[in-house]
Amino acid sequence: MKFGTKAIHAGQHPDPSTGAIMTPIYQTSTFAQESPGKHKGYEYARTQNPTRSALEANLAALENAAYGRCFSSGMGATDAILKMFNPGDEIVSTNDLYGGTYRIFTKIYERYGLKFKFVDMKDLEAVKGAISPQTKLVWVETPTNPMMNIVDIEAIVQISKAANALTVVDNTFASPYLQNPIDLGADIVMHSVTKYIAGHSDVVMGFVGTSSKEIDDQIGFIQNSSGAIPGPQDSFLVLRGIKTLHVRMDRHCDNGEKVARFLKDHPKVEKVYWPGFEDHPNHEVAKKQMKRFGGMLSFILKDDNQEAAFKVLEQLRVFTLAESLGGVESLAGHPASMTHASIPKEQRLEAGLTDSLIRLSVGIEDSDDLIEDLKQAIG
Ligand code: P1T
Repeated sequence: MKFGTKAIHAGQHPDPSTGAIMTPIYQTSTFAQESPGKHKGYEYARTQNPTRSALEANLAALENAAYGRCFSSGMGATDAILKMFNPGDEIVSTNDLYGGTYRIFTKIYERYGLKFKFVDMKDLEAVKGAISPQTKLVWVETPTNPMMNIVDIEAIVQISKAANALTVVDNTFASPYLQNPIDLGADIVMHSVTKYIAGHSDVVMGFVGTSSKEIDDQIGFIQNSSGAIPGPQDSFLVLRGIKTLHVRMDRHCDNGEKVARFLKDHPKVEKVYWPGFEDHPNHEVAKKQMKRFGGMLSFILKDDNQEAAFKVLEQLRVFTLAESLGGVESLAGHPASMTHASIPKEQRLEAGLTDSLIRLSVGIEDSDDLIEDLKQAIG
């Protein structure tokens, strides 16, 4: 089945008791048993809930993964993956990634004995050099947040396989419509479902998918034991949002390209980070592993200081200044002071994340209005 058909149908069946087309919101914490252990497949809603199960099956299908588990946030999903590892294990990660991911690595799991190394994953030799006998996982985020770097998933998988390490890809910026890491050899795919998948800025949720039964058993055990599960109402909202994922993504991509090209030609803009440009350092890799280039981009002004960036952000009228991304409405953010504030300044600057960088999540409004808004705000 193709993507659009799976988005609408995978994991979903008319409700057997009423024929309802939409998966019901099973707002219940527990399920009746005929005799101890004899039940209809559901015992307690932390372990399984039918609304959540339908969503998990749907998302697994969209990622071409055999198994999927949903969590109460993207960070909950990341947390569950990290809990698979033991003190002394090493994780090699991209040096340019969501600030919250960096924070859970360094402020929480380092205290529990996991070791993290951060490398520029455009440089495959640097990745090889960072791997040691203790490396158990390679953490890829691509496109990266917020520098829009592209990491070659197949090349990284080769390196981690040779070292007997697992590869996980945070696929949040691409969405399953644009990129499927499991097809490229990754062991685990994760998402902040909050973003493109839910798509309407009304839910916080995470997802972990894999085609390995062994990994899924571990993730399922952690999901049930630690308990960071989403409720049935949120699961319903995401199932509803997913039905238009492919349609929304094509418009995000169309608008993203128009805005990127407009900014590139703007006399007050110094540089635009968007993987669709032919001179983007990993444009060829993006073309190889992504269907299109997405609706996320970042840019810096010629007047390269925080005040100039703040002025633009304060003057936007259609774009809303806010954290998050991937919703139908356009958002603008200042990563250095917002989403990536937990990364030390020197480290941020090393990855190119300057104080003047503005990140845009280009929504699906009429592109003329988005461009007019940027025109008046940049001046
Ligand atoms: O916010 P949450 O659903 O917990 O997801 C965390 C997360 C994980 N991975 C990536 C690539 C992300 O961008 C995020 C969350 N990011 C934002 C809130 C943001 O504005 O960048």
